[in-house]
Amino acid sequence: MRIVVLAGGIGGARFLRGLKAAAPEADITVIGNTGDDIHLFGLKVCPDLDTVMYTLGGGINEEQGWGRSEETFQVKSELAAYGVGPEWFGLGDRDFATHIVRTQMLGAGYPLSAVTEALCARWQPGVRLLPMSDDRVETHVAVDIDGERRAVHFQEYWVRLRASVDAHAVVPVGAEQSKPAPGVLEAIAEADVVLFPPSNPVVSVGTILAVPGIREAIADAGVPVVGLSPIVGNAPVRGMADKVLAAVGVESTAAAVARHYGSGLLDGWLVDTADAAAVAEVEEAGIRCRAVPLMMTDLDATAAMAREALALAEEVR
Ligand code: GDP
Ligand code: FO1
Ligand code: CA
Repeated sequence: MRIVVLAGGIGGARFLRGLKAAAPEADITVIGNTGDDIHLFGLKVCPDLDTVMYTLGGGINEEQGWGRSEETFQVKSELAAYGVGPEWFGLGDRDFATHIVRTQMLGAGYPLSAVTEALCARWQPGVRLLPMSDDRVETHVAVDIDGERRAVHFQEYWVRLRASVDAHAVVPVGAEQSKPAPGVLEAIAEADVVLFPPSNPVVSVGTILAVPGIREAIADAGVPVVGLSPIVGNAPVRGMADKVLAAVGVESTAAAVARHYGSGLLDGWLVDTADAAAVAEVEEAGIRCRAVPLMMTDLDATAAMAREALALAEEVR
């Protein structure tokens, strides 16, 4: 079975670990969000691609969910000693090597998709990891700082400001001019099922869908499209999905996120058992819905979620 998954960082990566356990024979292509990417110290950092690669490759910091395990921060403190920032973004020594290799290859003319493949040759994530695009797309968030409206990079909004100010708009800058990376549209066209993991609907899945051609390819593939809610009990399990959903005028409920994707895109939607009352509302919107446990507490629980998603896909096929 060929499965395509549109993934952000932690929510996407942890779900993929469960999916691999649930469907060990499946051929899984991951289309990763690159809207979180940022240039720091002359290096290109791709947090969501790296989170998927490290999580599936066994190099992730498990507690944190991003960055390398057994990390040290010597380079960061040396940079700080030179007064060179930003200090608010925590790049570790082991992680730095990934960004150095990536930046060196990009400088030599390789596209991000080829660089990602090269990095994955080391990590062997057991899935085909494709960036959504080889073109630069950067998510910016409009916020008010000292009474003035400003656009800041998504990482500045999330990591420096800790999403403490309201987001007024979320813009994937460059998306309109971007093209899907090589292999993305082909993977979608050849898929037997498309899954939206419990990733952020705005700054992860939403950004991938903003690359012209990807949404259309999914709708045209004629295969089941099933998503899992990142909102449980009217709040995100972690992160700032509530803030960025508000910015696009969507309530932080499992049903509202399903309606936001819409029946034109989604065939099936899983909500947590805590949100069983939302099932009727989602089905009224023309999307088949089931309430099952959706907390990725361990590999077994996550694999069970993946099996439910694949079962729902068969039901709507
Ligand atoms: P990020 O890029 O690291 O923010 O990761 P993603 O975009 O892939 O996923 C973020 C989303 O994952 C957040 O909105 C969380 O609510 C959701 N999430 C994290 N852990 C869980 C979980 O155990 N269950 C569910 N249902 N959602 C989760
Ligand atoms: N998240 C933080 O909250 N603080 C950090 O200092 C930080 C550093 C960082 C470095 C490399 C990397 O791959 C991810 C990192 N993240 C950090 C996570 C990052 O903000 C991601 O974009 C998340 O996916 C948020 O959506
Ligand atoms: Ca992210």
